[in-house]
Amino acid sequence: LVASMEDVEETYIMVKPDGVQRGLVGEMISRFEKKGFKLTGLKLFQCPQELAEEHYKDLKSKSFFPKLISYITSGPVVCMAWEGVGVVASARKLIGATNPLQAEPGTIRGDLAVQTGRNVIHGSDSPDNGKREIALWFKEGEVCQWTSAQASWLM
Ligand code: FUP
Repeated sequence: LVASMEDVEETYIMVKPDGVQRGLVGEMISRFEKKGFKLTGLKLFQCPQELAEEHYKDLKSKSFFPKLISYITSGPVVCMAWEGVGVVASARKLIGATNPLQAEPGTIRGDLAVQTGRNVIHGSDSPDNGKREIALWFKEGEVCQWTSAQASWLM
């Protein structure tokens, strides 16, 4: 193996309500699968207001916060936990810039979205936040550890 187990990280990825409504869930899951990351948690979920506020607590003082909370709670989201070497930063690259008009073509937001307030997907911005957000969105037993037969080809 080229990478060591110490390099394995976990990240919280979430298809936002517009991604679900537009039928883009499979397309987004596919990009992380094809890259070679391992899916360890997956559920469709209607997010309560308090959870949305906790998830985005660092943005509480921003003027767009109320709109952000009503967007995230407007319909079901798809919650995912992904594991892999360098998965936190790599997922952010696959997702692209916050403003989809500035996101590079080839990225999820660059290819599939137009507005910052409808940017179809979330990804944790650090390994610590990856752990925090997975613990926030998933209950005990909802995240599965499993061995991928592909791992030795990808790491
Ligand atoms: P990101 O990590 O790319 O999701 O971006 P941020 O954590 O900075 O922002 C979280 C969410 O807040 C974005 F996905 C969309 C929303 N947002 C706005 O609606 N307006 C802004 O100016 C910035 C962010």
